[in-house]
Amino acid sequence: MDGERELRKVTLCLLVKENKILLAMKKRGFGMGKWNGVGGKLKEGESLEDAMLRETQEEISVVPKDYSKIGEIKFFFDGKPEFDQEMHVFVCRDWSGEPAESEEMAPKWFDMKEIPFESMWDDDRVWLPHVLNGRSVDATFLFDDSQKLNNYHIRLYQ
Ligand code: 6U4
Repeated sequence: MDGERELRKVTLCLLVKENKILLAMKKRGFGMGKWNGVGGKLKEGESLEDAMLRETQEEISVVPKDYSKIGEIKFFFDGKPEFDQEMHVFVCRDWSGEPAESEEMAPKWFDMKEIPFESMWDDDRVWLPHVLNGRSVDATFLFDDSQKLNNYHIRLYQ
């Protein structure tokens, strides 16, 4: 781990309604084939909030209206420092538009009791249930060179 280097920032937006969560199948690039929240890298000069709003609109055609940031999660990949990133997680409870498929993602509603953890990043089963219970999270996850979770540290708030 290089303490001097600034981590690449990415956003993640989780739409929730009643007992459901919207996940989207990543169709290309990093995390392809996994169910995930919606998000991506910040553009030059962009704030976290602006990036979250832009990515959500680009990837599933939805404009978040009522949302809050509920977590900061760092990922480090053994042997692949170019994958390391700092993810800023937002939960969104109101939006305009209907989630629609794009070139990058195919959205789908899941019952919160039937989240497809086996087809998600390994870290999601550690932090996502807490977030869905209304907690905020600050965590670090270390992955091995085959993208399996190796170790983690998590702090929960409230
Ligand atoms: P391109 O293809 O350059 O447009 P972009 O959408 O900007 O990509 P991308 O796909 O690299 O960015 O963003 C990665 C997305 O995956 C972000 O929303 C964060 C999310 N993500 C990365 N690692 C994750 C992990 N271990 N667990 C998780 N989400 C993760 O839940």
